[in-house]
Amino acid sequence: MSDKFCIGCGVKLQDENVSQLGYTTNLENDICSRCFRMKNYGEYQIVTNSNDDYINILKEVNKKKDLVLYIVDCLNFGEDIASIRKYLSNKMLLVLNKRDVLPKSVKDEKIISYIKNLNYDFEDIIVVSALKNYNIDLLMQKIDKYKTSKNVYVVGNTNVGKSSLINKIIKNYSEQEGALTISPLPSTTLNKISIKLNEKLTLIDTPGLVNRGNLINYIGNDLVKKVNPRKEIKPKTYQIRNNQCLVIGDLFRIDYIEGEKNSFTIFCSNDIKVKRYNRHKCELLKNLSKKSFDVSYHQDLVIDGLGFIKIVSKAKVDVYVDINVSVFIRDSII
Ligand SMILES: Nc1nc2c(ncn2[C@@H]2O[C@H](COP(=O)(O)OP(=O)(O)O)[C@@H](O)[C@H]2O)c(=O)[nH]1
Ligand SMILES: [Mg+2]
Repeated sequence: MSDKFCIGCGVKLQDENVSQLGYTTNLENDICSRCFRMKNYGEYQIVTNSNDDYINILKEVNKKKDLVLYIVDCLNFGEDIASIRKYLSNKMLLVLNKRDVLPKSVKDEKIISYIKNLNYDFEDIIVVSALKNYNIDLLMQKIDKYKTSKNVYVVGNTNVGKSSLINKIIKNYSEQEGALTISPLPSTTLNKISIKLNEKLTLIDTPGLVNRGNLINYIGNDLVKKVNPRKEIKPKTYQIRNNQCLVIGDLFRIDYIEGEKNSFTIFCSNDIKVKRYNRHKCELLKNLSKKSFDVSYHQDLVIDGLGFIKIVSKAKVDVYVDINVSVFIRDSII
C-alpha cells in the first residue's frame, strides 16, 4: 500500500491485488490501471459506488460552508434537482452543462427561467458546455463573485460532466492539462479529488450521486455511447394521430391514446432511431413496464437519460420503458 491517490479517479493506489481498485504495476505511476485503460484505450470498467458513501461526502461538504457548484445535465433536469440540494445548505451555483446537445433554437433564458420557477435556492444559474467551452469564462466570474473561501466543491449526479468541466477550467486557466478521468459510464470518479488551480482557488471533484432513474444504468456499454449525445440534437417531429405509437431505439415506446391531431417532437441522440406504427397492430416493447400520463398544452415528457418529447396539445399517452427508469412531465423548455 502507498499513500498516493490516483489523479484520475481519486482511489488509493496499490500494487498488490490486480482485481482490486487502485491497482497499478508501479507505485511511481500517478494513475491506476483502470484510469489508464479508460484514458488510452476507451476501455470502460463499471464500478458500483454506493449512494450512502456519496451522501456522506455531501454531509461533509455541508459542514464546510464553502461554495458549491451543482452540475446538472441540460437534457434530463426536472424537479429532481432537489435530490442533492436537500443535503446542502451551502451557497450554491446551479450549472447546467451539455448546452451543446440542445438545439441552438432553445434559448438559455428559457431554461434558466424554467428552473427559477421551481423556486430552489441558488445564488445564480448558468448554462455551459464543458465540451464546447461555452460560458466557462462567465462561470469563472460567478465563482469569483460567490466563493466564500478558496475551496469550491463540484457536486451532482454521476455522468453530468463534473470532471469534464473541471478539466476544461484547468486547461483554460492554468498551464496544466486536466488529468481527471472522464467516461460515458456512471461512477468514473471514485473519491474526492482536490485540484489546486492557483493560490486563490481549489476545485474539489466528487464521484456523484447515481441517479437510479437514469436509463443508462439499465443498458449495455455500447448502447450507453449511442444514447449520450455528442452533437447538437436534430429534433424529429411527428404529426401524430391517436391510433399511432412511436418506438424510440428499442428502449422506449409512446402510444397516443386520446386527443386531437397532435405534434410530438423527439429530442434524443441522433444515433437513436425513431419509428412510427399503428399502435393497435404493434406489439413492440409491450413487455416493458407501462405508465400512463395526461399531458396538457406545451409540455415535455422527459425520459431520464434518453431525452424528452415535446407534446404540443393535450394528450393521454401510455409509455413503455424499463420499470426503473423515471419518466416525468414538465412545462416545455422549447
Ligand atoms: N455533449 C457533451 N458531453 C459532455 C459534456 N461534458 C461532459 N460530457 C460527457 O459526459 C460524460 C460524463 O462525463 P464526466 O466528466 O465523466 O462526468 P462526471 O461523472 O459528472 O464526472 C462523458 O461521456 C463526457 O464526455 C458537454 O458539455 N457536452
Ligand atoms: Mg467524474
